[in-house]
Amino acid sequence: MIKTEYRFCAGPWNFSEGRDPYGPETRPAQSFPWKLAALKKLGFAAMMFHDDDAVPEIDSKSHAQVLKEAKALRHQLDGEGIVAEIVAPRLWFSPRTVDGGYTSNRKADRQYALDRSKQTIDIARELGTHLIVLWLAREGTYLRESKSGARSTELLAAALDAMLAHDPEARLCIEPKPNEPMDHAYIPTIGHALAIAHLTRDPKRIGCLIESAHSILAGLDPADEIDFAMSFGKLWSIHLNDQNGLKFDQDKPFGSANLRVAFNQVRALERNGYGRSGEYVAFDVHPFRTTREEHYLKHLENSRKTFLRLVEKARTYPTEQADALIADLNYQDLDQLVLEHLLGK
Ligand code: XLS
Ligand code: MG
Repeated sequence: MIKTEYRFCAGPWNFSEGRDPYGPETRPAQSFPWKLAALKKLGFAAMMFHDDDAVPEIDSKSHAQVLKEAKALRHQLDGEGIVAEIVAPRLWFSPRTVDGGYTSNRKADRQYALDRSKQTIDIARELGTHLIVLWLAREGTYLRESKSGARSTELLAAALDAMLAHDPEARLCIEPKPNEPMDHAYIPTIGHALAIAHLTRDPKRIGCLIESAHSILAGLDPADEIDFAMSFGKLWSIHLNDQNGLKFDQDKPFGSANLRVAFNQVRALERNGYGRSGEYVAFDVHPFRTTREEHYLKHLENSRKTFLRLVEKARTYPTEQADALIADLNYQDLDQLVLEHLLGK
C-alpha cells in the first residue's frame, strides 16, 4: 500500500485571540509575518486565506490595489517557501451581507457578494492557486418564512455559475455547515454541495471541503462524509478539528472530543488516497480561551501530532482479524478490537 506523505495547512484566523460572544480577547494579536514564520517553524507547507486575510481592509481598496497587494503577498509567501492553498470570500462580516450574500433579499447585496467572490478568484490567481472555498455562512434563514428555498437554490446555482464563468480555471470547493450563524443553512451537507453542482454549467469544477465539526453539527459522521465525497473524486480540501456534540462550532484540536471518530476520519482519508493528488490536510482549529501567548502554536502542533499517530494506527490496524469478525457479523468483538487497537498495549 502506498504511504501518503501528508502536507499540512492552517489559516491566519487559526491564531485567534480568544474572543467569544461573552468576552473579549485573552491573548495579544500576532502580526501576519509572525504567523507565516510560525507555520514555517511548525513545518506546515501551506496557508489558507480569506480574501481579507490576503488583503486587509479589502472593501476600502480599488481592484487594482487589491491585486497589487495580492502579488506582494505572493512574494512574501515565496520568500518563506509557503504555498497558498485556497482563498475564501468572507461574505459574513460586512454590513452588506447581514441577510446573506448570494441569497440575500436585497439585490444590491447579492451583487456585492458576487463582485467580491469574483475578486476572490482574481486574488487566488495572483497567489498561485485556482482553489476557491465557499463557506456559505449566511446563505440560509434566520426565519423560515423570510426566504424561499426554491429561489435560494436558484440564486446559489446562479452565483456558482457566475464564478465558474469568471475564470475557466477556477475550482470551487463548497464547505457545508448546517447552522450557525443561521438557524438553517441551505447547503448543510456534502450531499447538498455535490447535488447543487449539477445545476451549474460545469459540475466538474465544483467539489467540496469537509470540516469535521460541521459534519458533526449536521448529526453525521465525518468519516462517512469523507467516503461519500471521495467516491465522487470531490474532496479537494479538508478542515480537520473536533466538536463535542451539538453546540456552537467549537473548532477543538483534532481528536480532542472523540478519538475514535477522529481515527475513522483518518482511515477514510487513507483508504481513499487523500493527499495523493496534492490535497493538503488543513486544521481549522483554535486555541482554547485560556491558552497563553507562549502556547500559541500548541493546538496546531497537537492536531498534527494526533493526526500522524492516528495514521500509524490506521496503517497498523489488524485488518485480517477485523475481516474475520466482520464475516461472522461479530460486531461485539470487532468493537473491542478497535478499542484495544486505539488503547495500545
Ligand atoms: C467557519 C469556517 C471557515 C472556513 C473558511 O466555520 O470553517 O473558517 O473554513 O471560510
Ligand atoms: Mg473551516
